Amino acid sequence: MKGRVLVLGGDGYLGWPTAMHLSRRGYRVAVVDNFAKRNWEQEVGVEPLFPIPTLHERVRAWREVSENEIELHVGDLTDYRFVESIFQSFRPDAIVHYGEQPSAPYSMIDVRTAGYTQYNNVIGNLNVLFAMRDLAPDSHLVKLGTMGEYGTPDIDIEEGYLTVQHNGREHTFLYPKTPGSLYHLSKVHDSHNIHFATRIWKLRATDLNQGVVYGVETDESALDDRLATSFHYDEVFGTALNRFCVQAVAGEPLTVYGKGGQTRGYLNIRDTVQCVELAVKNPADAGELRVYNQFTEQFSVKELAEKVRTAAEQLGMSPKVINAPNPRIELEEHYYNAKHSKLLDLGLEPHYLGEELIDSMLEKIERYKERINRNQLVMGVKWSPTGAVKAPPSADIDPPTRERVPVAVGDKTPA
Ligand code: USQ
Repeated sequence: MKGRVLVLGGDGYLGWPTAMHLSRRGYRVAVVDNFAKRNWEQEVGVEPLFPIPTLHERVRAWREVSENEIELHVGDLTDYRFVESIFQSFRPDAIVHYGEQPSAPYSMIDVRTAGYTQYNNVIGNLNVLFAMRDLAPDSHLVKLGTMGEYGTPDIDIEEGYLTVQHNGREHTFLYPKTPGSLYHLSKVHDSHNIHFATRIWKLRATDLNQGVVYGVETDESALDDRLATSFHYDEVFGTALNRFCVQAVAGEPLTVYGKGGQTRGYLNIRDTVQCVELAVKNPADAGELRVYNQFTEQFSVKELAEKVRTAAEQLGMSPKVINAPNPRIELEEHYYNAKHSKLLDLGLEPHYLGEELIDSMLEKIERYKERINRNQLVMGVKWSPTGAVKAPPSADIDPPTRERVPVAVGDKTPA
């Protein structure tokens, strides 16, 4: 047995594949989840593309398929008593923390979803830090942060830290953050709290600033349909490339927001599980916060959509790429150069985004085409209700192809 790893958020798009990956490689794994994601799905009215059995059923299926056990704990990370009880019973060597609200659009719906996102993410993470301090001071936190914490500054993005010379003196700070949503901002708060905990309590932590993840499966999820991961294509939980592939299969336009020069780091879901394993294998020292920029390639959304268009055309589809009005407030043309060498130095072997890979995504999505709900593709979450979201010059803009369905949450009725 290599060690005991607690995977927080083990029911999610990345948490479940990570749990299986580590379990198959000889780690003793326990997953924790409160099924909040399944509630948010119901709240905004969306469903993952592939049918996802309950986590209890997935754990049973994993035992049957792999002959490995994954322990399951159900509870809420914002409840300290619960977190304490898991640390006492499981005694983790490493904690892989995915257990947060992961959607930028969800955090921007209204004050309730924004407040929920920040409370849920920041307090859950803080509870984990306290449990480590008091119950597992030698354990290693592997925390999923995001490249979006940095935003799109007009200088190179370093891997975690920036050395500043000022008035003849020099100091190294956590790299300054200018995130573009209240979700991304929640992860900035987490990073600062983790930095504090490593400095003051001498905890060990690695912050994985992950780019946008794409992909439909990992080696483990492909073993059996019951082990499928929770793949979203809707406007709230779906991410760029995954959405473009589903749009192509559905015969809907690929929605590049605005001018499409928004550039981000991207990685395959198979590389996410590889990176997390590398981080677990190489724990930070006591008092150290390691920061890795976890992505393998950078693309603009326009480039991504064109890649999907080309691959889809080869398969006989005829997708159209449109410049849809941007519901977000973000730079649509900007400098972007983010360093990302530390995980490669540890041995990461990237799966780059080639046509073959997009083909395999399109083919798998095609098998589930009947489950695609077109109403989920454009849902009308805006960064500002006041019309501050400006459409780019009309000449290169196609009108949205379908009316946006306003998202209603909590006790609000649709506008
Ligand atoms: N975009 C489009 N068309 C679409 C959807 C998105 O042009 O149909 C654009 C967005 O405007 C944005 C870029 O694509 O400029 C990326 O958006 P996204 O929805 O793929 O990803 P994002 O909201 O940034 O968040 C996702 C995950 C989040 C993770 C983050 C990594 O949901 O959990 O932290 O990717 S990163 O983007 O590096 O911050």
